[in-house]
Amino acid sequence: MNENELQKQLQTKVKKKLEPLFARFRMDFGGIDASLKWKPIVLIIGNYSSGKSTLINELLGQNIQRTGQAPTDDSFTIITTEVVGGQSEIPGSTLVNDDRLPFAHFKGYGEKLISHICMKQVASPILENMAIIDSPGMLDATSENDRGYDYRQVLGEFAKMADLIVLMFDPHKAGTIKESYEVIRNTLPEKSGEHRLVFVMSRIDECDSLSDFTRSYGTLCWNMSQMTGRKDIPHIFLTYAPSLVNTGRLLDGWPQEREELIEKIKRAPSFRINHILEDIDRQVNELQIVAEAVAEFLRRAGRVYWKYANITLLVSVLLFLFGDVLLNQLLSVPENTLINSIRNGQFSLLQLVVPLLLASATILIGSLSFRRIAFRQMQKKAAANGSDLVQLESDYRRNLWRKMGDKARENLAALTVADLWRGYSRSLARIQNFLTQDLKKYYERVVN
Ligand SMILES: Nc1nc2c(ncn2[C@@H]2O[C@H](COP(=O)(O)OP(=O)(O)O)[C@@H](O)[C@H]2O)c(=O)[nH]1
Ligand SMILES: [Mg+2]
Repeated sequence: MNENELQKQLQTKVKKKLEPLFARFRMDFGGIDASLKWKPIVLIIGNYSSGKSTLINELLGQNIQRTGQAPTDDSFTIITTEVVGGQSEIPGSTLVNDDRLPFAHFKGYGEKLISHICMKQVASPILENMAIIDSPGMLDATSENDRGYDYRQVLGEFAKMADLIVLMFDPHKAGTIKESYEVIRNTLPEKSGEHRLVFVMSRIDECDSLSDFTRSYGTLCWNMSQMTGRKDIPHIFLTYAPSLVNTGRLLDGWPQEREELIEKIKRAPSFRINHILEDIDRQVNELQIVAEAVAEFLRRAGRVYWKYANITLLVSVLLFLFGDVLLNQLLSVPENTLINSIRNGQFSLLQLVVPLLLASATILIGSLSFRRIAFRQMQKKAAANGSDLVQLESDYRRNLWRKMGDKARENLAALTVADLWRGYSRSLARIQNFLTQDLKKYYERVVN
């Protein structure tokens, strides 16, 4: 099966399975994100003059992007084959208003950003299957404030859409890269997404000697372990711009390194299905934590319910059998009690009236006090916070709860006593099953 078919099949299957579950918890199954319905995207980020635009021009085989030592280009440029028609360069204000394109949500970031987004329509073989996005380099914090829009957040938005994110460092300044990395890391799905990120050390030809190169590479590795918090260093691709380099200065193996990077970029469309799975994974995890809170609340409320039910039942049986004896002693009515009438063989149905009244009054009071008092109080408490209903053992779970807590509380506040019997724990089990079985199966299918 080819990727497109697999993707379609997955979409229908997942929709059928998940949509009712999302609806049950008052959540919108966004389905496969709008952005994932557009073409695969490669996002190039890194500090300014790390060689982003130069690399893009070489991939395209044309001089499309301006290059230079100073931070000249401060726009997000989406480079694609013709999609809109008309002129070759299209301003952001048009892009965010075009339903065929996945950029509408950037409207929310304001005019300033929109004037810093544009699309260039270019004919190039590499663009047949993907769009490439060039980005303005990250600046230091003070200059960041002058941009007029939240650069980090916007970068995060683009990263979410991208199937491959190429993070470029040049040997001169590896410093600002930490910030770009953090933005990306916070945006991608926690448990996965790492493979969507490619680290590249560029402009390696500017290292004068092997020892110079080794020093830069070492610094870079050190910086990277600092920022990823891991001891193992991810693969770092190496590259240079052949057009700018006197080939005599290249070390053995460098052309192959560069070739590997280009291959990786060309394969970006094949990561798309993985990206879709991750997107579903993220959404279902969000659903799961909401469902957990609701199911746990109902489990606790259910326990209280059974306590009330048992006590009520006991009291009503006792009152049925002996309530009239008590009344008889206190008020001398009824004259003949149920037990006596049975003993004397004078039982008539009339004797049941008082015991039945007593028993049903007890049941009524028991049921009302659970519904009106116990359940409501528990619900009020849960809907005010609810964090004790879910396990928050990791940063991942805490972040998830921070994001979904409001949704969970909205659900909790809307529950009624009848929901105790409406199979919420089965819904939760279905969600968990989807994450542990179905999704795993799909991932395996993609790998094979
Ligand atoms: N020697 C050399 N210079 C490069 C290389 N890549 C880019 N440059 C130069 O570095 C400067 C910044 O490149 P540019 O692509 O504009 O960086 P951007 O700001 O990341 O887009 C330009 O003057 C390029 O000519 C390279 O691999 N080797
Ligand atoms: Mg540039």
